[in-house]
Amino acid sequence: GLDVVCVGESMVVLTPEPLGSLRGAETLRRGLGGAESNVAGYLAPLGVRVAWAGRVGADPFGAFVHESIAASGVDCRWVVTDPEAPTGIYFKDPGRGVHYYRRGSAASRLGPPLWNVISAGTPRWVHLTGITPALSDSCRSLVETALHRRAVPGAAVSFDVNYRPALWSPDTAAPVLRDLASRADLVLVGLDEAQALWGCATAEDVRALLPEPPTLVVKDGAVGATAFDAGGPTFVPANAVDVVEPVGAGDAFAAGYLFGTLRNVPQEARLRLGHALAGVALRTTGDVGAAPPADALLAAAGISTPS
Ligand code: KDG
Repeated sequence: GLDVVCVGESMVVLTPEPLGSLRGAETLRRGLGGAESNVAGYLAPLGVRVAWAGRVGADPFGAFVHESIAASGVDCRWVVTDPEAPTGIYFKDPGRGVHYYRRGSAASRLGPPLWNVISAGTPRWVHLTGITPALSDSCRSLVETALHRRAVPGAAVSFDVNYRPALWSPDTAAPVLRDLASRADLVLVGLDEAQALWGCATAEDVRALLPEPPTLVVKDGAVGATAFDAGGPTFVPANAVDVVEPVGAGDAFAAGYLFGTLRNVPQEARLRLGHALAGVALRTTGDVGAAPPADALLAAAGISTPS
């Protein structure tokens, strides 16, 4: 069986080169974006058996997205090519935000029947984000069935809140994301997001709002991250990094943390693995950086492995 299935929209991302304002950019570099496939892209080279399930258009960008994800060693058996809708695109305006061109995209036509197919692969984990419920009604049902009805029997579900203000207002998103998060086994959320959505000022505030998930990880950027579980809170400071471009750091953190969870390392080590991979993403222009080999990553996080 599979270890992890990541489900969500992946897109082509176009970034000014050299890095600068989108308005002034004459040349754009093509890359791969998509929070869930980014997580898969970090996990596969670490030896995790991971699949990405999504939907792309029958167009050159769809082929690029599909091929790039497969090239990182991610299982793409459930990727659907939709002849009736295009692959989503987004543009980065560094320091200012992003511009999405994804309404009506192939991925916005994902829906709950996907779980019947995925269940056959008996994954241990399903990884989802709060981007998906913002994409369409059928995408929201997809995420709701995974969390309300546990549509993949036997699988734990991780949920990265990933609030995207360009997709929906905080008023609309706040109750939806809180409900979904409250039903997950593992929740990852940035303190800044929790502030924007729910008015939380501290990690403890977030735990008070979300007492249900067995594990809740609250990330406070360059400060560090706190994991709340049955043993109480565990805080690990972030590493000092010269940030090149921050998009994708949250996905890298999620991948590192999940990697540690699958290996059943102690809570503190899971957080260190998250910080170590986030550091890789912070140092790259693209959304997904190159993960170090598993042994090097474990060593960097201070985890000794028998060799
Ligand atoms: O976390 C990075 C993602 O935001 C990026 O790769 C694109 O999935 C994406 C989104 O919807 O913003």
